[in-house]
Amino acid sequence: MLNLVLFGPPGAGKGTQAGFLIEKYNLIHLSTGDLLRSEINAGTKLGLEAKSYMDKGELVPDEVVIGMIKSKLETVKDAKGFIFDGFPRTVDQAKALDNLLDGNKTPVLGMLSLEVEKQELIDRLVSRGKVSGRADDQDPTVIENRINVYNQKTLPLIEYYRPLGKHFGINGMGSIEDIALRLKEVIEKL
Ligand code: B4P
Repeated sequence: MLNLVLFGPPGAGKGTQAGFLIEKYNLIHLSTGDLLRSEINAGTKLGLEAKSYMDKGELVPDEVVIGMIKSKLETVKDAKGFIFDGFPRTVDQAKALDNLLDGNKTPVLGMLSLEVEKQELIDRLVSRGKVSGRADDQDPTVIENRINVYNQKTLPLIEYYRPLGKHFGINGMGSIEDIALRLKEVIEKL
């Protein structure tokens, strides 16, 4: 199975590129950000709890997102592979994902890490904020916090995957089509 982790800071283009990849490789897209926003829109207890973290640009607690991914994986049968978008975001989430996939004997094949300059990230998120209505894209302090949280808690994940030979850095600057081509080049070699 082609199991990929799409990795990168907020605004790196994970959700955008996942859209191309699921179509091209017939994969199932699991975005914890999207799953959390569905819970918020549905007004569930989990959604209410998650919103209090997301609106501040903080990570939602590990047990909440791990539980969500676990139940999603249990419902999917006969997948060609998964794109994990925005998950894992901590080392504990990465370990939990390995355990979950181990049960199915289908490990993560690659962590595709989109690399984008900080000012470009801010510009992308601010422009999305003008149309998305996402609270976490509108306040510059929250955007700054999301990038700081990424640097502190999520970036160290590269050192989790690198020794396993699974980390692939990809230039995430430029047009959406060019970045999609760079991702394709790496995936075809996996
Ligand atoms: P996410 O929904 O994952 O949000 P994101 O990091 O902003 O990435 P996204 O995929 O949406 O945006 P993209 O870069 O594609 O997370 C939101 C929050 O949920 C987190 O802050 C956290 O609170 C919580 N959360 C989610 N997962 C969690 C987890 N595992 N653990 C704990 N908490 C979790 O795109 C951004 C913008 O850039 C778009 O407008 C796009 O059109 C544009 N863009 C993309 N590529 C471009 C390009 N090449 N050029 C110009 N613009 C581009």
